Amino acid sequence: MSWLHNSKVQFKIYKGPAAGWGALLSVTHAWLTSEQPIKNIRALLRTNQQGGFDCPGCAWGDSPESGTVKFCENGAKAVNWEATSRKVDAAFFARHSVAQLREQSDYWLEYQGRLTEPMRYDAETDRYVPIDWDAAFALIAGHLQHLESPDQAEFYTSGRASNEAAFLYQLFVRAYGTNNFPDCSNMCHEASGAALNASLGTGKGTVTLEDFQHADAIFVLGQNPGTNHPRMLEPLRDAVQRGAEVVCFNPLKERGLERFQHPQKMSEMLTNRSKPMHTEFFRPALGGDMAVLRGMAKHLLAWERDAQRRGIAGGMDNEFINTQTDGLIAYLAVLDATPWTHIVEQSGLTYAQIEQAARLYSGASNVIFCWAMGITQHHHGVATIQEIVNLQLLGGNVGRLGAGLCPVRGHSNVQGDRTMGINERPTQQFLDRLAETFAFEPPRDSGHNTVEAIGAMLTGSARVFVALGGNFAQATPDSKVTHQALSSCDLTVQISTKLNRSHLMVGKEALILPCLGRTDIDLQATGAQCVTVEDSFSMVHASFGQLEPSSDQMRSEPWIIAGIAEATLGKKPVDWHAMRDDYRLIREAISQTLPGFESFEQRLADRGGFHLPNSASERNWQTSTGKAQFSANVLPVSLIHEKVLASGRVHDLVVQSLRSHDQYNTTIYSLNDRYRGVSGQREVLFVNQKDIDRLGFEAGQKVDLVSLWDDGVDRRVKRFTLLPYDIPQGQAAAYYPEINPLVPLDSYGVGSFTPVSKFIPIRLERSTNEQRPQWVFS
Ligand SMILES: Nc1nc2c(c(=O)[nH]1)N[C@H]1C(S)=C(S)[C@@H](COP(=O)(O)OP(=O)(O)OC[C@H]3O[C@@H](n4cnc5c(=O)[nH]c(N)nc54)[C@H](O)[C@@H]3O)O[C@H]1N2
Ligand SMILES: Nc1nc2c(c(=O)[nH]1)N[C@H]1C(S)=C(S)[C@@H](COP(=O)(O)OP(=O)(O)OC[C@H]3O[C@@H](n4cnc5c(=O)[nH]c(N)nc54)[C@H](O)[C@@H]3O)O[C@H]1N2
Ligand SMILES: [Mo]
Repeated sequence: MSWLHNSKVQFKIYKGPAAGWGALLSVTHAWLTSEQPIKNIRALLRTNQQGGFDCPGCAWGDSPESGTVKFCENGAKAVNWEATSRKVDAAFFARHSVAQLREQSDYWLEYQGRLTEPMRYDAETDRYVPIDWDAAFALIAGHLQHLESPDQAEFYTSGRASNEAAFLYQLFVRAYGTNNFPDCSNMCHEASGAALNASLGTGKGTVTLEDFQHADAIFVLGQNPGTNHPRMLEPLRDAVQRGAEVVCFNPLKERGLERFQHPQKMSEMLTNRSKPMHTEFFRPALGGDMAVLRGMAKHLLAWERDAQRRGIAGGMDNEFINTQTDGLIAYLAVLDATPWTHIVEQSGLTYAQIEQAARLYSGASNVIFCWAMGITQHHHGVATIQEIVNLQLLGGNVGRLGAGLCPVRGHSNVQGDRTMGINERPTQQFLDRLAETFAFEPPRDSGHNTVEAIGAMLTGSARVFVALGGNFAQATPDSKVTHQALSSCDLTVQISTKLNRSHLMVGKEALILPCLGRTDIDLQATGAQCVTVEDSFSMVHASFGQLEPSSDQMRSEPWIIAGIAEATLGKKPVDWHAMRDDYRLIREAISQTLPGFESFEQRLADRGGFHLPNSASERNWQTSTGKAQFSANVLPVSLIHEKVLASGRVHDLVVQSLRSHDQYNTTIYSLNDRYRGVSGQREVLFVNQKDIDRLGFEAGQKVDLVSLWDDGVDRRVKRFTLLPYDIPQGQAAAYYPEINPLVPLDSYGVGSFTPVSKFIPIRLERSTNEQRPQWVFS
């Protein structure tokens, strides 16, 4: 079967490479549908350039050389999506009640255009009505001032907020009195931060872009860069070209990890040739990576022991281990204690495949490990990342050129936001610096992360919810429960660029505060402002908006935060309006507070920005022992959670949620997913034909997905189309956020609180009112 279709869904195997002509066509389409193509082409040429703006897409970094085009297909989509001429204004809200808007899809909601004026929810008419900025700030201040405790308010952040906005926001929230900072990072790379902090004393990756040019082996785990970090394809392809190993671990043969056609290499484009993206591809079980890594380490250990017996050098870096690390003995003990049968069974790979992976590792002098959501969004995500670190420590692969750890971040400034203090569990050191610089006593207790914030809103212990960007209602798990949590608040405030479902899950009162995005010119009292961001490689650089905002009622994020702060706290602890008028004052405050930001303003002029020091990459270990730490975690006995077992039902499949090629998180650009060959629909379940047969269904049939948990709640999404796909048996995949209702709120990672979005045991049920599937196969 090469393709199948009915009136709604089409499926056709995609044979082209990643990027190349397919990407070019797609960019052109995005330009044309933005309704201001000429303006946007000009804007795109300023993407990631000196004096231009930072791409609002992913957090991959760029080399500082100028002149080359530095945006990718999905960056172009992100820019065009933000820079649309369509508007969601007062007239739009007068036409649609909130109840009516709730009936619309996420795709439709965001497609309506940019939010252009501040709006207040009027419960009587169930409509949003205009409000002026001062009245909006007074409403928020009134609510905040009347709470019994500042801990009754939740302050969410999504990862597009600039450093300036994030710093001002956390300063305001802490001066107000709480550390309740749920953020998108809680659902994203939290496990990376937790694991790396405990093991290496830094929460960030240890490599820079330059390291990719010197690596002999690059391991890419649980990541789909062809879609989510397209600018990463070039360094991977270059590595393959120069003979380095690129070793991928992914249950799905993602197109971007297979072949790549360089859109800026004329010879490749004209001859329609493409280059391979990997030298080895392993397809582990969902959640099986920790077992694979443990098996690799077990091989290294066996080879090392053998070498020592024979008096020759083995594959481990003993000098590094002896001088730089701690905890080896305990780790070797768990390696020895983990039986091969357990490893092989859990990994989904064979003993020989794991041995092959270990050989690739030990055969390389310099190794980089990259990973993303396929690793972090698991129950044992932290332990899996610590196993990556363990392996890298055995090989001495941290803190030298061409080697290291690279958690590939998501949102374009999610790493910067954490640096600025968006953290519900800030270090005491950071709080001390704040106290010293701004002469106030910040709250010292831990605040709420995303899962805890939802819990607090549900029980009524949190009453006010403020979001600096993002789409809390859709990005979070257990959608019904989250929607209920938001709706039970006294006040919900969304600072946003585009309409989404979070605006429709209103509290008793609700506000929409329309803000400028990265592409917009940000004009303040002292002139046009720039903001700064930090990429995955800890490079900080400036971003200048280029496009005229679509209304004079939109405001910058710092302007809005300063307005809320001034209305709530007056001029304490800083002159908010002065900072709003001149972002250099915010950067001055940052440079006084945060190590690494000395002479912030001056260093912004450097081409490509500046690099924040990373202690681990200098082999300075800020851990409790002062050494890099081996972690002796036990391999989970079973990946099926005890609460799933306690449901008394046996699962049919384990499903992971992932992104299509035409979405940015909850923002859906179209209903197509080019590389996976799907068009026209997102409610599909990718599943192996053998499983479809085993479970007694037919390809193309509509099914309900029901998740298993011990609390008796019916978590179900309806009428998903079964799509036969090249996926290991027993596994399935579906799109985020469509299947978020299936993730129970208390299914989260140990030590990370990250919702387990990549391992959801489900049963399939025949959808009711079902007609016979009308599929054509050929
Ligand atoms: N265009 C675009 N760019 C984006 C985003 C976007 O939505 N669109 N989102 C941004 C954000 S916030 C983030 S965090 C990143 C996300 O970037 P990714 O992590 O690449 O995103 P996902 O689509 O969640 O893909 C997860 C990948 O991991 C694989 N996987 C799932 N489970 C496992 C497992 O157990 N083991 C292994 N080895 N693999 C597994 C899946 O098959 C899939 O290929 O991208 C960022 N960039
Ligand atoms: N099941 C499942 N759930 C997941 C994931 C998964 O893989 N599976 N991934 C998780 C991950 S990795 C992440 S990062 C989260 C994402 O969670 P969020 O960051 O909360 O979600 P986004 O979809 O990125 O938010 C989109 C909205 O942000 C607003 N916006 C866009 N640009 C700007 C801006 O410049 N300023 C402001 N103020 N607003 C702006 C727009 O209104 C837009 O509608 O979702 C998580 N949820
Ligand atoms: Mo993310």
